[in-house]
Amino acid sequence: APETEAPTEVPAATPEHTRTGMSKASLKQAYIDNLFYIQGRFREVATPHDLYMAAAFTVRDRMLDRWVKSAQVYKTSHARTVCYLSAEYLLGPHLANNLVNLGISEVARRAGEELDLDFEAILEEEEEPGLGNGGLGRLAACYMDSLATVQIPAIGYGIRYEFGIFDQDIQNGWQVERSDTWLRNGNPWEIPRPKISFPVRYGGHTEHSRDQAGRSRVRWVADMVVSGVAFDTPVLGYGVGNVNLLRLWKAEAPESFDFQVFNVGDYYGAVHAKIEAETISKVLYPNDEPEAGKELRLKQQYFFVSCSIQDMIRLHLNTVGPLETFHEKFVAQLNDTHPAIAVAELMRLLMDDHAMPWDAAWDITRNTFCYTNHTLLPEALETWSVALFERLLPRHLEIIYEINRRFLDTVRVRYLGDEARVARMSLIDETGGRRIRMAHLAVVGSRAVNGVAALHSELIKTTILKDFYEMSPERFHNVTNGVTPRRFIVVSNPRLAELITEFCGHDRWIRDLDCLRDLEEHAEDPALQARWREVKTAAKQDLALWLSQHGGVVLDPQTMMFDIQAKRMHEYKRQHLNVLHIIRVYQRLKQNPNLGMVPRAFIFGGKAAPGYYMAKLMIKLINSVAEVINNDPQVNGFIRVAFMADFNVKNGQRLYPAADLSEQISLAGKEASGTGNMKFSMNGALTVGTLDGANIEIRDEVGAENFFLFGMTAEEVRRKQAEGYRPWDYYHGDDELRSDIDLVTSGLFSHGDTNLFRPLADHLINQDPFMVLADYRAYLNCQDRISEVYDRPAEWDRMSILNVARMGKFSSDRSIRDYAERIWGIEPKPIGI
Ligand code: GPU
Repeated sequence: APETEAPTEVPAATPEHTRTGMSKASLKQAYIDNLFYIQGRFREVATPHDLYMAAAFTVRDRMLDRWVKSAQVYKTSHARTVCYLSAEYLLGPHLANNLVNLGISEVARRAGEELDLDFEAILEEEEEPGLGNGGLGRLAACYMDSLATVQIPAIGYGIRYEFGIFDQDIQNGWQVERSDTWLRNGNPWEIPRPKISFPVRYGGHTEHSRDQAGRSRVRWVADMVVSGVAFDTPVLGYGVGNVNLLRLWKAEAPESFDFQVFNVGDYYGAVHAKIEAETISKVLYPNDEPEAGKELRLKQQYFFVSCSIQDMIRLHLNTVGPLETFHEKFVAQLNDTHPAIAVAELMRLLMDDHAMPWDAAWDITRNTFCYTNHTLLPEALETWSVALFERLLPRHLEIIYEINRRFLDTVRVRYLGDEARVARMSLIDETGGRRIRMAHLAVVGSRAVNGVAALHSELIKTTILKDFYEMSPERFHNVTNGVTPRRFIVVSNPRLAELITEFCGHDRWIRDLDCLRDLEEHAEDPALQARWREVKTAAKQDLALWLSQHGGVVLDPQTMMFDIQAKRMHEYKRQHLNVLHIIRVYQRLKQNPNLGMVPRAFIFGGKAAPGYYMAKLMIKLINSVAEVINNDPQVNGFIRVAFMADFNVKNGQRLYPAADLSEQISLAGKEASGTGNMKFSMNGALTVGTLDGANIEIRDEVGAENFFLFGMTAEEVRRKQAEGYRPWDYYHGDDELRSDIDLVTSGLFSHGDTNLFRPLADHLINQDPFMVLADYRAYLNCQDRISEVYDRPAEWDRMSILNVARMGKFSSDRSIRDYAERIWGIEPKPIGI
């Protein structure tokens, strides 16, 4: 562990040590040293990558002494620790963020200038670790930042995928995936820990026997074993001495890999087994909601969970002692059901390896885990076939059966004769092929269950987890998501950060986002409004320049409203509703070229799961509409459409500051929370949105008059679905809607091909599972209102300022404090600088 292997003494700091000194002089000296001694280069021959690496090591050095100190304090004080178990961490670039959290952005910039370095180019050089798909993975990354900042001892456990989320190219309007080789040039932020490694087994069978005392014992004889090796990344809090640990596991063939035992004389077979082992942490599955359900994915989940639980047990035995108090030392948060197998794994380790009886093991397990649900989409709820489990994890299947048997007994006693309820609550879905319901395993094995926004947490109780809520309502909670203002304001929008600091008169808001309220009194101040507008326009200029250099679309930041929808491509997020609005505006302009409208740039970004046909077709549609509009001189002074390829954290940081309008238009009841909505709003965008997920709470905070609301409520959606929704009636009942959809299939956007977009249009007219047509008219009306308000700059600016001023609630620091106080029962362990 870092706490035992790291040096215990940091050399005295006078004169300033090259590896810890924060002055400009020592940063310069350190940089030159690192370039020389780590990269083996002098300035004249250094590549841009060498220059980046030297900067990264200079910053990392300055984190390490805080890291070691944190580990020492956490260890000696036996601090209660949260372990965040997540299959995804969508971290984004480290360098700029770590500079901010260390508090040396400015001095580093000046040091760079004196060394004649191009600071921005060095930041650009970093390859971001894209170890996640979207919101769920990014949330884990924001939470790691906030855990350190609010000084909660924490370990983030996950997988060190060799290939993260694919890079997206757009070719001929279509998404093309390229593999993400982020480790190609090395990763300066991680420290390999080859000695922290655990065996993870798969397959085989179990043998049941009795020990001398007559207790039943189980031996799992596996037929495959891999090794999980730890790679540690320090996560520094903002302006504090606390540095937490992100520990990601890489799969390798075991060192003692025994050719004799596993493959008698079969050399090629043995090499193949090695390759198979390394495959486990090779690549992130690029699907979010729903899962792919592939065998390798289950192997990945068990792989990182097993390593993590073994590591926690090792740490506990090393520091505290007997495993009876495991749940007092650790709380483990399950980030959705991807790590839910942890419930069975902890039971297995306590019983089979540590000889604990069932009841004692269950008591510890139930008091260790907490589960966060992130979706209501029924098709996204994870299940695994019993047959696959039996083949891969035979011992865990036995344990799950026993958990289920005992659990269903309590259900039967509680609800006499209600066998339908028993079947609904079972961990095994017996309808069709038998499948294990991971959400049920997570709920039964956890002390607390939470949703990620108020509406979502309520809907959980009446839909997917209704029976569980009825049985134990006290275990259900809400923790509304949040995002880190360090990355999403300070790092990505430094001009806005500076302006906020000036008008608040302090920079306390960076650690206490409620302080943004100090801006409220200036919302109508023409001085602030003028500066506010300058900052927004400058960000729009940056984005416009970048887009013109990457993809070639030219947008006018001075005259155009920047209307942005950036998120994964999904039918439930309704990018096609946005497209229908664009087509409507286009048709209006064609009918009346003198229409005095507010010019708009419609900007999109987002990846589609490679196997999600309809999402890929939406990307093609956006790009096809863009091609026609951007090349039509009759309209392209008023509207333009841009699709930013490869939306990831880095590119997101270019978008959020530049948005005037944030599109949050999912069908009510489908988006668990959303977090992009918070990032946009924090950067002064106004939201056009439905009453879905955290939109509701954003609107409550900023005030209904500062939010553009449209569309059905979740309750109205439910009723309409129950009555029998007929999209066909809307299509025929609204001439403009019909003409917009018909234009999609007319061939105008597809060089005469009337079939290309037919599947999309037909699906809308006939099924429309996400009720695009039902919300179309309300959306258009709302968009018209938005244009009117945008035409009154003082009013718009006031609304924008108030949005930022009232975003305090959506700091992930608040979310983490909620978890710590209401769910985990963990106190901060402050470490000074
Ligand atoms: N989310 Br489940 C993902 O990004 N991927 C998933 O597999 C699942 C959920 C998202 C939700 O869609 C989004 O509404 C939420 O804000 C985010 O998780 C974090 O909670």
